[in-house]
Amino acid sequence: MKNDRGPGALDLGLPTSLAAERQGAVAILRLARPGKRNALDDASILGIETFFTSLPEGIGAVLLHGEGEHFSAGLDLSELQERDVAQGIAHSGRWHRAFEKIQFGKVPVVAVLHGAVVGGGLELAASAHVRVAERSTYYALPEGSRGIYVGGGGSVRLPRLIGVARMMDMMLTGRTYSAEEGQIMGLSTYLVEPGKGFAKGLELADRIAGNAPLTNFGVMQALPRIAEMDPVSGYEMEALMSAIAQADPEAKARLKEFLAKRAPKVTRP
Ligand code: 1HE
Repeated sequence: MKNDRGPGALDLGLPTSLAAERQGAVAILRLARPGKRNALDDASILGIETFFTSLPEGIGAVLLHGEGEHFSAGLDLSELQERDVAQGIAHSGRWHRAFEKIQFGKVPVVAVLHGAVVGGGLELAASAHVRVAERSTYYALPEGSRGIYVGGGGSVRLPRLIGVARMMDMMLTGRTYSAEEGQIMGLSTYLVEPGKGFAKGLELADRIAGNAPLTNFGVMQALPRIAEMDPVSGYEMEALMSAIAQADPEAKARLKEFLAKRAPKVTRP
């Protein structure tokens, strides 16, 4: 899984559990603690926040992936033992803050999933904008069996992806979903063969980075909010976002290219 394409390392002062590199307009963040199955400790969560708030100029998309056999085993359970209630609330708040920087950050994020995507690992994946799953992927919320509860925004993001009933089932029964089931349910929108996720994710991230920035802004910032609005407000917000995007010189230039028959056509799948 290690990215060996030789992009420049990004020096953002991240903990050793994370590695950041740049390839053209794509910043690549790797969960790099395979010995612990990329379990997310406090340092990793703070590092994720640092990464997403320190992206250098010229980055148009992020690719997030994990090293080793699994994307992430979720919360580092070894850190849980000593916390009281107040510390638990603060801990969850740090996850919320970090993952908010992913969902509502500067640029869209493509997550490449493989192996275990469980607990907080699934919450992390749910914060991304596009998910590519290798066929080795499996999803679970083992919080129920550990006597704890999701704390990384899962209650908010996962029901919007798969529905409250499925999330309840996962938490109450410890049910595991396969990559194929996850694809049907909407946990991923791309399903690829083992070992092919990174290349597919990078291809998608490159494509996203080539979009007009205002379009990406509208998709990231306006769309999820419009989807939560009452329809009347939603139509109004959509009209505003649409007008802002189309008035941009970038849009004018792209439309001119299409009308001059120099832009690619939409292709069949
Ligand atoms: C860990 C963790 C972890 C592995 N925290 N150390 N998440 C879970 O309940 C999932 C717990 N993990 C597992 O079920 C399995 O480890 C896996 C299915 C992910 C992988 O299995 P496997 O056989 O490849 O690895 P392993 O032998 O179980 O683990 C390798 C090492 O990683 C081992 O440490 P070692 O020092 O003995 O080598 C494990 O202890 C360690 N490890 N997972 C700490 N999670 C914001 S709230 C979110 C709440 C949650 O995320 S709850 C879900 C927690």
